[in-house]
Amino acid sequence: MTQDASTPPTPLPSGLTPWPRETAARYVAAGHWDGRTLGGLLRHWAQEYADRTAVVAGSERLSYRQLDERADRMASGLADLGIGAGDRVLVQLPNDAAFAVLFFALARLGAVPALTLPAHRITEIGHLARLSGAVAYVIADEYGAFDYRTLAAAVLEQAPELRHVLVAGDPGPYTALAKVDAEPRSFPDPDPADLALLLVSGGTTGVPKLIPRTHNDYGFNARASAAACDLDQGTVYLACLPIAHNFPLACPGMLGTLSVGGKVVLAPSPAPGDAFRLIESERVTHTALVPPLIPLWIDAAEWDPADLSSLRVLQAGGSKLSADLARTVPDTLGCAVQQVFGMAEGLLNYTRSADDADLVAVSQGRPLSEDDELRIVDGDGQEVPPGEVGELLVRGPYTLRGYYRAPEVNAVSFTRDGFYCSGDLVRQLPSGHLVVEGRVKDTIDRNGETVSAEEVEAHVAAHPQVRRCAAVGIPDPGGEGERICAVVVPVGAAGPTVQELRGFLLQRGVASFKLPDRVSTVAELPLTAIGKIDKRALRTLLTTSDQT
Ligand code: OOB
Repeated sequence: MTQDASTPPTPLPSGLTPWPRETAARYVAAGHWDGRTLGGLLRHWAQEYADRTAVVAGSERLSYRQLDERADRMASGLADLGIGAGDRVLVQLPNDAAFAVLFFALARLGAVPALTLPAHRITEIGHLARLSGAVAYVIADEYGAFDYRTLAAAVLEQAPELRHVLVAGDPGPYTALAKVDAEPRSFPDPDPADLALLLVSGGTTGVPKLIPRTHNDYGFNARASAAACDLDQGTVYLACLPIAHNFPLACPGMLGTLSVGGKVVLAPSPAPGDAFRLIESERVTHTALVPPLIPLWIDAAEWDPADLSSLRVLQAGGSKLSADLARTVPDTLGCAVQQVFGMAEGLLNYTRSADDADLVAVSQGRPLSEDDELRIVDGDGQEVPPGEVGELLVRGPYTLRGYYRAPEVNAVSFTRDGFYCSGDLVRQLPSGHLVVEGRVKDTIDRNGETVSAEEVEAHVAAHPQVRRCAAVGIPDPGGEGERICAVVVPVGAAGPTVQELRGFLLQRGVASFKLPDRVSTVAELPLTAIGKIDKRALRTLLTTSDQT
């Protein structure tokens, strides 16, 4: 589905904002878009890898052929419920075989999963149900001591278009997902250039947005990522981050691993207790974490007797990994680290196995595709000189041209020529690798000086008594602007005092207006649904507590 470059990008009836016709033709000619659907891809893999193990989850082990057949049966069952091409289905499942089967079943029908995270609650799910106009909501009975059937009751009240609640496990008053099963029959193939799935935006501010992804672009995302990360049939990928998130789903994640005939192991959680057992028993070679989890794994590896020797690559992404932490991974976890700077909106950057150790430690990788077009701009939209920090704008073969049903947001999130304005501040090294320097809006306005929270965090985190740090602006009681508060998770019982921290930063040669005015010590930083530091929650925490 394409349109002329001269016409403004109007979304298709599906909600997808298409790429201009000539651009789409270029992506097809380059081989990026191969005209296959996600359902068709599984059929192809099932022929190629037949009896090899595709998915392991709990006590279930599915070969490629079994996964293919289960997807066919569930597609027929869903069709019997009246779910068909173009219908949106809200999916909120933990990492389990049911997720994989459902994902491909929906793809076969041309129905569109809206992939929400297990940590989402009524605020997010109610909003996403209404925004997507979903006809069905698929949940687990319980997960993480939470009953999703109760949530479903609340969602049903808010979302008039919702007709079915399907439950993996004990259905209560709803329909058991296990009963959504019928003799396989074939369905017309959806258009590979049209909407295949909706991802939820990962922002830490505002309500979540829905990100349309096509069969063509998501297939490319997975396949090209698998190649950039050197996956092959011997790959055993452990998905321990929530599988509905782009990172473990397709970067290269589950889909990338399946594209090369590897084995996907779905872990119930990223807790070392769960993940380490699976690494040992399934001989896991690759996995992905958000950086805040890495110190927990390093600590646990010191005393946990699990054999982690099969692990070759730990991918770190979702938020900034410090160079120091990156450098400790090989010695502590016995594997290489790979930095991944990605976004559900599209663009992915990976450090590559051939990059030298320093580049892997200090950069967040370089773009996946030679057709990713990057611009790094100042506040006026002008490109900054090479090597300088600016906002990252991007367009390319797997980066969206518009959010789903969001004309107002789209008017400000894209340039006229289709670049997505990421809000990320980056600088580019001569090698093409990017260094993430913060968010455009994550700054502290201190007495008229704009201070980057990320920069303060990096300096504070270098203090030996600091395990983790987040810097936030708090209202300045004596003036108009803000003061800098460093929220610190200490290494031992007590972290550094504000005087000690200020002295430490001064010694590092940091300008005095960037020094923290206040230090707040916490046992853990609040995290978002995927595990990034939740600055909104932090600010609320600080305004409701007076600990200094
Ligand atoms: C991933 O996707 P989202 O959509 O949850 O979040 C995207 C945002 C980026 O715009 C950036 O602000 C931040 O998360 N981010 C990073 C980062 N990776 C993502 N910031 C610093 N360093 C990194 N390595 O988070 C995501 C999607 C696919 C693969 C990996 C991560």
